Amino acid sequence: MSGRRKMTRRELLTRGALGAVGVAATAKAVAAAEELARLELPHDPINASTVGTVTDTSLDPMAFLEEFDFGQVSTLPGGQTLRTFEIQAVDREIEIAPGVFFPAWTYNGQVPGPTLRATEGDLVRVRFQNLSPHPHTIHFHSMHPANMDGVFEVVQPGQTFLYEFVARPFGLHLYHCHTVPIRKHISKGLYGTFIIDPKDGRPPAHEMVMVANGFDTNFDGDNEVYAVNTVAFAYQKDPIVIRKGELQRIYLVNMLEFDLVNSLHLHGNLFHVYRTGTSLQPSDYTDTIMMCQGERHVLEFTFDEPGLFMFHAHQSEFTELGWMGLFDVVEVLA
Ligand SMILES: [Cu+2]
Repeated sequence: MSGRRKMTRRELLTRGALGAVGVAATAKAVAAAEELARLELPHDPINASTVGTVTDTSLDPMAFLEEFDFGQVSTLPGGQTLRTFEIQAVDREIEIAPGVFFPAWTYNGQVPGPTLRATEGDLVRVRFQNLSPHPHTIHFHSMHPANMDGVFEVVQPGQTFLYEFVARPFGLHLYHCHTVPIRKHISKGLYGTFIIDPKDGRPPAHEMVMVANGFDTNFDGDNEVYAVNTVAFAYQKDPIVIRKGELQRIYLVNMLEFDLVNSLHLHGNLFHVYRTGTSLQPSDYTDTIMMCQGERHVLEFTFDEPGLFMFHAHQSEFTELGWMGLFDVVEVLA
């Protein structure tokens, strides 16, 4: 680079408008414009990321993506399947970006909590122990009796509560603490996914769970870090390898606090949307889906081209603060 001052975009435009500048000057201006374009291109989004790696291996986004807790399974005398889940509320520091630790309130020491999975018609029992110093509950979305709703029966530190209900209807549901102030209990990390499978299941697919979340690291009532499955840029640094031609299914849940709207946008493809997962017929075919807190969708798609494809929030601010990942579409899985 010479020491010459770079032209601003405005100066270039002005010169371009002056026809008297002549061909040579125009050529110069074009060259300068090209240089400017090169220099002023936004950073390659791949490089919009964190530096270093998360050292706390107890939160593994890649493992979490495909981890389902089917509970302890037994059959009741009438033939009904009983699934018993154990959930403990514990306070724990979690690493949400390299070197960034967040004092979380967790279900079973992880954020999001375990992905609970049952089949429609199962009897679900959740033994909830509050081992934290704060009162908490588990409020499940889906259908259940009023006293199993996890709102009025606050579970005090040291107490245990048994939630019991029949899993219905099939769909993509969620659970979260419903103790006031709720936005604090949710933003601290007390939420998870609750899948109720249809009795006859869904078509075979590679299944993934993505819980969109964020973290208020300076406690000002706004998020500084955004993600799916907690760790900022986790799937950008370590792309999710999927197979070309294989049906992909994302159970996408939005648990983001403070921000009113979140979204997912998929590059190079479109997906079928099963809103709340409560129908086996898709209601939409698109590449961007918007969600407020608590909304969730089952997304299905198949890539017919190999390569790296991005997925991210289409709120660019969230994307650049961590809510971004990549699918590495390959011909054959290694
Ligand atoms: Cu709580």
